[in-house]
Amino acid sequence: MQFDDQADITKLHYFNGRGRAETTRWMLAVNQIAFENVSVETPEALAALRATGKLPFDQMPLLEVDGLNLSQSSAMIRYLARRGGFYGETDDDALWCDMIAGAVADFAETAMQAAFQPTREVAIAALRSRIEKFGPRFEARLDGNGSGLCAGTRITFADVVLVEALNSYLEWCPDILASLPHLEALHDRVVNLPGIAHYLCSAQRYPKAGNDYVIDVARTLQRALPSHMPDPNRFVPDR
Ligand SMILES: N[C@@H](CCC(=O)N[C@@H](CS)C(=O)NCC(=O)O)C(=O)O
Repeated sequence: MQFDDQADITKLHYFNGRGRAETTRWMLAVNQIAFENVSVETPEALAALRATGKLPFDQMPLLEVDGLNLSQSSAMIRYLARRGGFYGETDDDALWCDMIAGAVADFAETAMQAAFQPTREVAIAALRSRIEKFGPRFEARLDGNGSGLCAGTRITFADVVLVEALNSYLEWCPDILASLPHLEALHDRVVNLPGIAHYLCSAQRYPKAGNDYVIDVARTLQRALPSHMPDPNRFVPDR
């Protein structure tokens, strides 16, 4: 797989894991933009990044692309959608993309929080409850649109972020798409797009988050760990 030649490598600064940077990685992948994960794993590294002035809200992820410093994952995925022609062909398509991406953000949050839950059973119960709520709605939209896609007749960023979320759900609950055939077909279609398929088996794809990731985040942000973990305040600075 050949990616575009780029004089300046695109850089995505984030913790050593998927988290809120993952939708951007999928959008870089679908655009076939080569990028580097810049792992921010210590409070000192985060302080140094903040000191550059590139984080307008002091938050990660930060995407350096096309000479720009992008903050907010929702802005990153839309920038990359416009750049690659993944925002639909009409205003109506774009509206559907935004509505679905908004619902996906709510849906995906449960998968993002799964590693922070006290037990695997608690995490899975939360994921199953969310798929029960959102799954049939996403399914109905794909069916009603006629093309099996979120909007119009071409792949959009809504399809990409929806499948990114589903992919995380499937890692916890492999059976969830059994009664959702349009979602299953969309999932298969998106993970087999050339840029995405390449990304998913590349070294840049982080594994499913586990305790190591939860600890990395708390250490880097100097925050408390989830209360079920040993010594939850171990990274909270003395005041
Ligand atoms: N809506 C933002 C959320 C960013 C966010 O909460 N980032 C966290 C890490 S996942 C952070 O940098 N927290 C430190 C802070 O808020 O100061 C996005 O999606 O980019």
